[in-house]
Amino acid sequence: MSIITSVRRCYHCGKVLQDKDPKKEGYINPTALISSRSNDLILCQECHEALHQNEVPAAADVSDEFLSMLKDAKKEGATIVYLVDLISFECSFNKEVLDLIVDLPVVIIASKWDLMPKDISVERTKEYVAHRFRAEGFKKAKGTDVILLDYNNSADATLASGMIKKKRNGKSVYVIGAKGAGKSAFLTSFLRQFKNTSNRGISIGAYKNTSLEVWQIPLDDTSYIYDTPGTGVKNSFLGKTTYPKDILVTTRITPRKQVVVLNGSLFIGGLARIDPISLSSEKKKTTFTCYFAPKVGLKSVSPKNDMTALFQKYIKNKALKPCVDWFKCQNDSDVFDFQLEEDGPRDIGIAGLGWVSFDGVKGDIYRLYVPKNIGAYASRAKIIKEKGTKK
Ligand SMILES: Nc1nc2c(ncn2[C@@H]2O[C@H](COP(=O)(O)OP(=O)(O)OP(=O)(O)O)[C@@H](O)[C@H]2O)c(=O)[nH]1
Ligand SMILES: [Mg+2]
Repeated sequence: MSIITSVRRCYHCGKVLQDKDPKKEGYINPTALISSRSNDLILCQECHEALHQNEVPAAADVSDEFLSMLKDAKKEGATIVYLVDLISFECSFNKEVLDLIVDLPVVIIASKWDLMPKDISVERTKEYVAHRFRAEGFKKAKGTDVILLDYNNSADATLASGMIKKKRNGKSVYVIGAKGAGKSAFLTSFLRQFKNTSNRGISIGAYKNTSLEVWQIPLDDTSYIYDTPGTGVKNSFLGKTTYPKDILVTTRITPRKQVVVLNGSLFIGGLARIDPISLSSEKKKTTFTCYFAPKVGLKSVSPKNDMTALFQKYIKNKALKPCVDWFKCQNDSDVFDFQLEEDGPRDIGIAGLGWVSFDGVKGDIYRLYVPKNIGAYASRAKIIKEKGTKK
């Protein structure tokens, strides 16, 4: 006689579950296995990750080594130069980073000003950047802490250098920000005006006790300015190993208008989709001003019975470009509803891709589909047009 028991398997892929080796098939965390009842339908870790949809937009990642470097900065009372890329920075914040720098003097540099549309207000843009920092919990950010930087304009770099000098009080300076934000480009402009008055040279190498590669530029005999490696952009299109180069904004962005009716959809390439699903205005439509790279195809679609099938057809036929091979169907997406909490100009944006701006009405709901693990946000509008105010 033998005792026969059924072997527990993954409900999705059917592999036999095991809790010993995460590198082997059918792995499941031991606590998840123990806490499940014998008749529960359970998934192996691989299927769980593949099928799981995020309940809140994916957040930016940061390494422990980076945090340990910031702990040194905190201990020293160093000044932080926080670089953000004006085109897409809203999803790049990390709470652990902000918590570590909250008591330090901070200069905020918003790069790629030259890529923003013409005729927008300098002061409003600075206030918007500060507002985004405050919204992330960095409460003390003010518009006057922000410098808008076009890396071709030496006056911008001079302004930034002056502000750093004023704030740093003889202490070191850490230039931080997401990968590709423009830290090294800023440091290059900074170096053009830099005179080394110390008896030490500029060096590139690992930051103490870490594998982080930093540029170390002596500001005097006891302090440095560090160009640090960018924080993670796993939650951005730009953090994916394969993303289409056509999404990159490399020339001044030109806004495009698209009118979308209630329950219709704005298809953004084969990459994302935004549907107004509840509108209180009598017009029952929204005019989106769209800020994306020029080769990102946009299409306003009127309501159809099966919008999911239609979007999938567009993706499959590559009817709108660009597309990516890791976003093939609705199951590959995270879906979020943004219900507006106030009236006025609002934005909905997608990490690394761009944003749409529209006149918001309190209570209206917009549904956003993005590839799984790509960050998204809703905010007050980044750009409010004012004539003749470009600096
Ligand atoms: N048009 C424009 N491009 C910029 C500006 N600043 C940076 N860039 C470009 O943005 C890209 C990334 O800039 P980097 O300075 O390498 O960014 P980083 O923050 O040092 O990136 P990591 O070292 O990877 O973290 C480069 O192609 C730069 O030429 C700017 O003000 N305007
Ligand atoms: Mg760099």
